[in-house]
Amino acid sequence: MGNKQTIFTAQQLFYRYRDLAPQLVPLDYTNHPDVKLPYELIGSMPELKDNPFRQRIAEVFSEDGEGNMTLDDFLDMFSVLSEMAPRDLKAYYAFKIYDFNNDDFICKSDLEKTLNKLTRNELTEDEVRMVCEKVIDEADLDNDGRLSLEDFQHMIVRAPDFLSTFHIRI
Ligand SMILES: [Ca+2]
Ligand SMILES: [Ca+2]
Repeated sequence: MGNKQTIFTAQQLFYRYRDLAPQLVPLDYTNHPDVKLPYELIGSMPELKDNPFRQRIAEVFSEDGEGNMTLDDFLDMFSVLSEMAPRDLKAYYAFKIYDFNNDDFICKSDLEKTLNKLTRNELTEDEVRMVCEKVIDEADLDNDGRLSLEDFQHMIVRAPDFLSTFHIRI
């Protein structure tokens, strides 16, 4: 861990992107070529391949919602995942990533999926259910049984582990 920080420049990131598929990505972007790299290439990058949320991360940052990324999508993803990104920005995207069914709320089933991934399926079903109930119980400020972005922002102040998978280190 340590405190090594990674600051990517746009140029470094461009070459990271291009190196994934040099045959698809032109060197010259002045005419805004319509290029997307397929999710299979993005999800197998060393920075993502061990992340249990890699598919959701790619989906959320990709314009097509399916994980296929343009250069802009790729730059956005790295700047949010970088350790330099402000916590509120990370929280905003973490919320979107955990909202598996894209309805702008984290409901119980979203949270169960999230916990299973965060703990890499090490909890039993009962344990997951208990933790979910406890999290919703404590974080659901308006008592509608699900977490809005605002509920979630309050929650992560007390449970920063929910942001821990959204840092990229090299
Ligand atoms: Ca949801
Ligand atoms: Ca709520």
